[in-house]
Amino acid sequence: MTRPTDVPLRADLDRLMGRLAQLADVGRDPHGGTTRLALSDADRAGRDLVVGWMHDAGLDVTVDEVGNVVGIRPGRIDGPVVMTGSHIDTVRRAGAYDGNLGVLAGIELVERLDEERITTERPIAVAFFTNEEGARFQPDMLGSLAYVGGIDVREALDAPSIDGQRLGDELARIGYAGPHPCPGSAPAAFVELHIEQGPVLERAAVPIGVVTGVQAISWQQVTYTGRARHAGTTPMELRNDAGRAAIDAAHRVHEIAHEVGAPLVATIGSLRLEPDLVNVVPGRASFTVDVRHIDDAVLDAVDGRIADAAQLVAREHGVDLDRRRLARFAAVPFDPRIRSLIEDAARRLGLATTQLVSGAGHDAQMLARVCPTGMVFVPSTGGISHHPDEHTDTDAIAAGFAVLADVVRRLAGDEERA
Ligand code: HGY
Ligand code: MN
Ligand code: MN
Repeated sequence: MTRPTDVPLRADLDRLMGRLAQLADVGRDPHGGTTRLALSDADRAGRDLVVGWMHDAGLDVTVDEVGNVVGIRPGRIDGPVVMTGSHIDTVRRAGAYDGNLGVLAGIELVERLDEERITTERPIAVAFFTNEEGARFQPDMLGSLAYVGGIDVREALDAPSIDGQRLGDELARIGYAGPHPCPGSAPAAFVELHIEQGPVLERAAVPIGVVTGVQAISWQQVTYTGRARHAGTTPMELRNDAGRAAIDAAHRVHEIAHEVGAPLVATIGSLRLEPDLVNVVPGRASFTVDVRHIDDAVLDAVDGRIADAAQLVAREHGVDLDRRRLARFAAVPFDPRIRSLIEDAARRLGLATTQLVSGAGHDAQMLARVCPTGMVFVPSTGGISHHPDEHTDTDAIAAGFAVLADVVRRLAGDEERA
């Protein structure tokens, strides 16, 4: 007698790719790509669309205090769910796949199980978490961090946005301040399908990435305050030029990164000068620093060197320095058993795999705090992500879905066909 799990479950690719395209149209950016910053009107529209698909799939949908959305398909027994999912908030001018693929693949999995009249022992949940990107509110993965109890809900709700709003107010404004308590119930396991967002799988010509873990991440905001002055009349030696200090300090960050070398990555993603005019010496300047490394000790040492350099620059330019921690998450290993399930699934499906550390942060790194967790990567064309040109081939998505489905079904256990 063949057990249902012996027969691979394939996605309805027209439905899955159609929904990815439809969701990518929500928040179309006039400069290209899609912009659905967390808790924006575009995010609300994306949430409403995906929640509608969750209801259509027969899921019992709940919204928690920080706006995390979880849809549950009952199992034959009650108890901890086998959860899959990701995020649907985006950076500015994003592509169509980052986060969205993991959420829509989860809904597709539920619909395919229903269509095949397959029941599982454990319930299966599909989730999307609030503010994974950390683009509008920091830290990143804020929703999943709250879901696992890694940040107090009140602190999460008070998180300030880069545009002067409070997370809790924005949540209420878009109608996603849910009644469900946070932290949420710990799943039995969590498996996330995600695009790699880098060049490794494509270079290796391998369709499936078995993610070993996520590298350590450090985000901070560096702000210099000097004195705004006339650009034409103020002699150089009389200036307290905050803009020059910021540019010098940002240059030092890149010099430090060059000295430390790969695999360290460092990014000055945002740089703001005030009053931001051609003929005024900047009185205030602020920039963000994103540094990541697989080794926490190296990252701590780099953070220390950046702090020293920022102080030195402040003294050289006679300006005041303020540094604000935006995020610091240690490197996270994923569960060996989940990794083996992913390897085994790919092998049964005749798909080659390679193991790799995730360069990007993911909700899975938070769920790993409370349950066995793993990730399945599919290749990113040209290694491009956080850009309108982000792309993953349909056959790669089909392969990733088949692996995800196999792993989730085995974790949910003891299938029966009605
Ligand atoms: O920044 C990251 O790694 C993720 O996209 N939030
Ligand atoms: Mn993502
Ligand atoms: Mn992202």
